[in-house]
Amino acid sequence: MPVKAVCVLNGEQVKGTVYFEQGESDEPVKVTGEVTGLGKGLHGFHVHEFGDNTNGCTSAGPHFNPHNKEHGGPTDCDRHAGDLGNVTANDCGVANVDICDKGIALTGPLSIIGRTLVVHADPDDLGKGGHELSKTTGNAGARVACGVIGITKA
Ligand SMILES: [Cu+2]
Ligand SMILES: [Zn+2]
Repeated sequence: MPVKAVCVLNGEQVKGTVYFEQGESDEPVKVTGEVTGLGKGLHGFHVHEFGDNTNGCTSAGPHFNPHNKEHGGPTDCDRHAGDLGNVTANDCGVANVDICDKGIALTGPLSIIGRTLVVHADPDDLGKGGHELSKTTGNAGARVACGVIGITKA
């Protein structure tokens, strides 16, 4: 049974809607949608552990990391499950999201349902920036928008 989910991203200036779709439990998850209000360029894009926005995006906690790994890029073996890399905003501040990812799922232990999707102010260095934060957050800076991922009609 395919599973579908959606996340409405909300920040002061940054807004967006991101859709998730998974055909079978062993298939990659398709992530599509649009984020607006960004600065031009790359922005870290992650699933964080908690679906808790009581204190804004901060209470979403760290990157979703059920395997206790280091931060990395989406194609790395050593990555957090929630490491979706970057989205790229154009001159108008719009990022079209089109990701196919094998690290997350919509059912089972890797499920991201009920967790928080976060867009960051800065690029995610994918663990390779040599900064003290590279191996935990990719040094992606402030959380400029976030939203909880919820199940939608399939
Ligand atoms: Cu993040
Ligand atoms: Zn990470």
